[in-house]
Amino acid sequence: MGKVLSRVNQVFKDLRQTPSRILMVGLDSAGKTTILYKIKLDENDIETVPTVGFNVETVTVCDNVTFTVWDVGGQEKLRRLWTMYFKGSDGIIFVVDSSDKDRLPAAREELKHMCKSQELKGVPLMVIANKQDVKGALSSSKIADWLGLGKIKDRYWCVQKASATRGEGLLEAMTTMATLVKNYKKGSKKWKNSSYI
Ligand code: G3D
Ligand code: MG
Repeated sequence: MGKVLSRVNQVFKDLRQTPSRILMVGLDSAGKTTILYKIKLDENDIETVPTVGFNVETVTVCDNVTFTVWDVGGQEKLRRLWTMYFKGSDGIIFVVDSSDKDRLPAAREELKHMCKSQELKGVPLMVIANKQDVKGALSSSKIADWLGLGKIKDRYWCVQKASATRGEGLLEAMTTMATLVKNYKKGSKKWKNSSYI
């Protein structure tokens, strides 16, 4: 795990010149906080700010690269609050519990809703198909199907299978995210619509 931590820093090195903001969202219990701790071990660096009705976690992964994390789902009235966090985002990480089939339709709805937001227009999307270590977890391509990613044509998207507790797939996810953010900020249109890792 130590290896992953030190390399995450390296991965985001190229983004340090200008501030980069990455949103990490997903239904509660998908594994977001676990991922955050794995990529930034020092708990003291993770700031949890309670807002009306929901907690926002922020962490600076390295100079100028900030992750903003919260649980989506449930309360409609909170959506208006989220949009204020959407603005100025350079990347979206959507975390899914691949073993929780019952809640995949809810995850799909939340993702669809986010993708409609003007503030997130064209922002690249990395889906982390988490909890692959759980027996019966759906594969990354199944998760892509469930979430309807094939229908997304207006942004780059990508799926990475992972097990946050084991620390597997996280470095790959962060490496891809860093590249996507870099290309997005450069205004590169060179992206494919689908990709499974
Ligand atoms: P959230 O921040 O998205 O709400 P958390 O989710 O990071 O708090 O994780 C919710 C629970 O799922 C935690 O268990 C955590 O340990 C577990 N979890 C996260 N990632 C994985 C994974 O890859 N595999 C497995 N098996 N479990 C995972 P507890 O028991 O603390 O609620
Ligand atoms: Mg959490």
